[in-house]
Amino acid sequence: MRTVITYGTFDLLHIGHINLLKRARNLGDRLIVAVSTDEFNLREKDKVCTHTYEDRKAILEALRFVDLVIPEENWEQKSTDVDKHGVDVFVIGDDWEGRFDFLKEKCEVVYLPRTANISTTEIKKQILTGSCT
Ligand code: C2G
Repeated sequence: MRTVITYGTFDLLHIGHINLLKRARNLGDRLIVAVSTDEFNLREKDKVCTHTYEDRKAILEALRFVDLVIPEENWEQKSTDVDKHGVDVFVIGDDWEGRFDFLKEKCEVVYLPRTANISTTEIKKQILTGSCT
């Protein structure tokens, strides 16, 4: 059983997230998604989500290629998560290129190209300005 893990906020789930999750899942047999809690987002990423943690978790759990959703509560938990869940591959978008290379002593580390021209921030802007058709 080859286990893959990825981390993120996944607010207003969009095709960029789906592309990442699908490619991550295809690197193994099981995909764990660590979703940033509301507190972690506010404290560490200065992000206020549209959807609560509970809703973002439920939405991801509804995806057939997501096997387990756990909370991301701090930056330091990744090493422990890798050991606790027997992770073989850590995956994240290449906007984080190099940031998690310290995990290479425990598992494979894969940075995947982001999907262009889409982001939660951009979606929010389009809604606020009424520019989405
Ligand atoms: N992503 C992507 N393409 C996009 C937007 C996002 O591939 N157009 C990827 C990101 O690179 C990330 C995942 O989707 O791997 C989730 O993105 P966010 O919800 O923005 O997560 P982020 O704020 O980057 O949090 O500890 C790591 C952090 O929790 C990552």
